[in-house]
This record gives sequence, C-alpha cells and structure tokens, in this order.
Amino acid sequence: MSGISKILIANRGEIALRVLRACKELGIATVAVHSTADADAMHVRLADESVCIGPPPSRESYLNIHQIVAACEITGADAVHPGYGFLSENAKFADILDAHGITFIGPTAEHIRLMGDKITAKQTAMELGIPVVPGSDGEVTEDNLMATAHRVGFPVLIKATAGGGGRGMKVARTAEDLEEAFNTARTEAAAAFGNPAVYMEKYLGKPRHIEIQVLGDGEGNAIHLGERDCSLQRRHQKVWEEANSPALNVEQRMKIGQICADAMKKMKYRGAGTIEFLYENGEFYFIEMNTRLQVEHPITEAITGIDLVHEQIRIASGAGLSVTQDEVTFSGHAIECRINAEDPRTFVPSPGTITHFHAPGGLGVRVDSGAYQGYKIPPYYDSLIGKLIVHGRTRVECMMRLRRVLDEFVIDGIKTTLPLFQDLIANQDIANGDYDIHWLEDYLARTSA
Ligand code: MV4
Repeated sequence: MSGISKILIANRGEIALRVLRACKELGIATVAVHSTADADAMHVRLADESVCIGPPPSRESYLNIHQIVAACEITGADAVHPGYGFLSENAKFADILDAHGITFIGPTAEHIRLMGDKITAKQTAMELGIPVVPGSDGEVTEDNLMATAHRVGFPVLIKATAGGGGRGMKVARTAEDLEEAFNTARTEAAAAFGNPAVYMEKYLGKPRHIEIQVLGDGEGNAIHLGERDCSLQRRHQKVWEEANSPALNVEQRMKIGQICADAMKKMKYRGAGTIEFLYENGEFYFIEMNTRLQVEHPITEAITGIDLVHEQIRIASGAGLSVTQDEVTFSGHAIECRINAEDPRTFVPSPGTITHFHAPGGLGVRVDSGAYQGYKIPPYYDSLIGKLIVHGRTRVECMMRLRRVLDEFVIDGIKTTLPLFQDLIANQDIANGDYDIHWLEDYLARTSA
C-alpha cells in the first residue's frame, strides 16, 4: 500500500483520533486540521502536523472545502479521510479532491450521489436484489398521491428524497391525513434540503433498526461484517448500539449479509458502507445506505477483529481487502454507549471543562475519546465526547462487564449521558434484548420525573 504516505484528517473529536491511530499503525504521516476552537484537541497534539482552517462555525472550517484543499497542498497530503458527518458524504468534495489528484478515502462521488438521493438509492437497492419497504415507484406528486396510498395501504409514510435521518418525514394514518402529510413533508423538505421531492412507503409500526456493515474494493470484490442493532435512539440520535442484534440468529445474519455483499459486488462499491434496514416480523426492509464510516463501527471491529479504518486506507491505496468472506469470523457480543456532554434526562448540551477524567480499562474494554482532564468542550459542535465499547464472549458477559465498567468511569465538571446507561443496564427489557425503535423514547417518557 505504497500509494498513500500522508493523510489529512478532515474531522474533529473522537473520530479524528480514531483515524489518526490507524494511520500511525500503518506508518502513514498525519495532518490534523482544526478550527480555532479545537486548537487544544488531542488529535491535534498527536498529529505530525496541524493546520488551523478557520473560526469555530463548521461552515467556515470543517465544511470549508477550499481551506481543506489548501491544507492538503501546503502539507503535501496525498489523501483525505473525512471521518463521519461534515464532508464525508459530500460528492462535490470527492470530485474536487479527485480534480486535485488527492485521494478521497471513501466511495466514488457517483456512488455518494446515488445513495444521497433516497429515491435513486432505493431503486438501486431493488435492482441489486436487496429487499425494500413497499411504496411508491419514485416520486409521489399531487396527481398520484391518493392512488399510490391506496395501493400501498394505510398507514403510509411520506419521506423526503433529499432527506435521511428523519427530517421531512410525515405519517398518514388514513386517507383523511394524506393531503396534509404530503404538503407538510414537501414544505419541510424544501426548507431543510432545498428540494421538495418526496416519496411514499408503507409505515412500519414497531420495527428494529438493523444495519449491515460492508466493505468493497471498487473492483467487484465485497464482503459483509454482520449487523449492528441501533434501535435504541432518541430523536434519530443513536444512544446504544449492539452487535450482534439480539433479534437475529446465525442463518438470518448470513442470509441478509450475503445479499448485501452480493449487491456491493454488483455495483463495484468501494470502501466502507452501511446498509440500513428496518426489521419487523422476521423481514428486512432496506431504507437507506450510508457511504461512510459510522460512529458505531467499533462494535463490528470488536466482534470481527477487523480494523475498519485500516481496511478503508488499504482499499483507497489499491491494496484491496485484507480478508475474504470465508476468513471473517464473528466472536462474542459488543455494546457501544455514546457518551454525550448532555443532561442524561433532558439531553440539553453541557459544554464546559472536564475537571476529572478517568477512563475504565480491563479485558474487553475500549474507550474512544479525545477528552482528557482539563479539556474544555467547545459549544459549537455535536455533544459526542466519547464512546465506550465493551466486548464479551456472550451478551450476558458483555452486559455484566458493561455494568462494572460504567461504575468505573469518571467524568466530572460537566453533565454526561453515563447515568442513563446505568439505568438502561438495570432494565429488564434491555437485559432481554426486547426493544424496538420506539422503546427508548417511550421509556424516557414513562420514567421522567
Ligand atoms: C421508517 C419508519 C417506519 N416505516 N420507514 C427514520 C429515519 C429514517 N432514516 C428512516 N426512519 C424511519 N423510517 C417506514 N417505512 C420509521 C422510521 C423511524 C426510525 C427508524 C430508525 C430508527 C429510529 C426511528 C425512529 C422513528 C422513526
């Protein structure tokens, strides 16, 4: 993998540190870029070089393509790792790097665009043999709205084609609700994404959110690394993720995994990707594909032993995948808790200075965080300050270990979501793995003071 000798990390926080660690292990030089608010960040200190790319607002720093390209040229970086969020799924950014002869560590701009539009993503998924949610064939308009809803069957869901992550989504329970749901969804989609186009799906009432991790070499070879169950969310923010899903058996895992790997082979997908499904009554329904490394990737690493960032860099350098599907083994169970600088009940952000920080350790424990004692969390960015990933031979062992590790973790000076996990680990539904995408919000409403 001699193609890449210096990587610019176009991100911040825990994921910038995560990527930096992989680069160091591969003997690749690193460039950190940061806003003025992040000069004291851990990844900036650990990088070989750093470049300040602007003031705190993301638009003027982490989303400023010209500043990032300039930082590549100044430092001689030959590749960019975008992490997640920010420019990671920006096709224009991938195009511009290409035009400058800089390697984008990710899929082709064409594949980013294809999956960024939820209608073309779904059509592509269908063509590739991935099961999808029944719904409209492409865009719904005033003209085909009612007929489509009657064909699909109520309740239906109107979704923004430029959307994702839940914005611009409206349920219509009956024909009477339809017109209003359609109009509201279009208005919200136009305001949020500058594109009013919407499509329709059968509304699934109590699904789980299960996603499949894939890797492709861009030349027709691809593998899957099993699933992650990300059903425990609040307002479309994942809170707790686990691998494997408590809802699947080995046969189901291998079947849906193979469908996804075969689809990625057919499209010659390059890099790491995640195929998102809703899962209800034993059936998988494709909803979206994410063309990036995800926050929750470490639980997949824990159960497979495969370093996903190493693989991304190998693929980008033309070295292909380090493993074949037959060589992938799944071992034990992993849970990730997202540690946010937020009130554990109201989720109101809690920026400020960390006065004490003690991370837990021991067998099967991983803490991915750029936080340290004395670190001041800036108020400008998302509130994820770290991830706790625990692995055990069984789900029961993993949960016992998580309970011990949560007791050991100390973060003082700010509020964090750690106490929420103390509550969840003691809950019987969680112990049983018995939850769906609505469970956490219902639980929070039920147990609020
Ligand atoms: C759905 C759905 C029910 N039926 N689609 C929300 C975000 C977007 N990525 C997809 N979402 C949903 N799509 C159909 N046809 C319910 C949701 C949904 C959801 C999905 C995953 C995780 C949490 C969720 C919370 C509310 C709604």
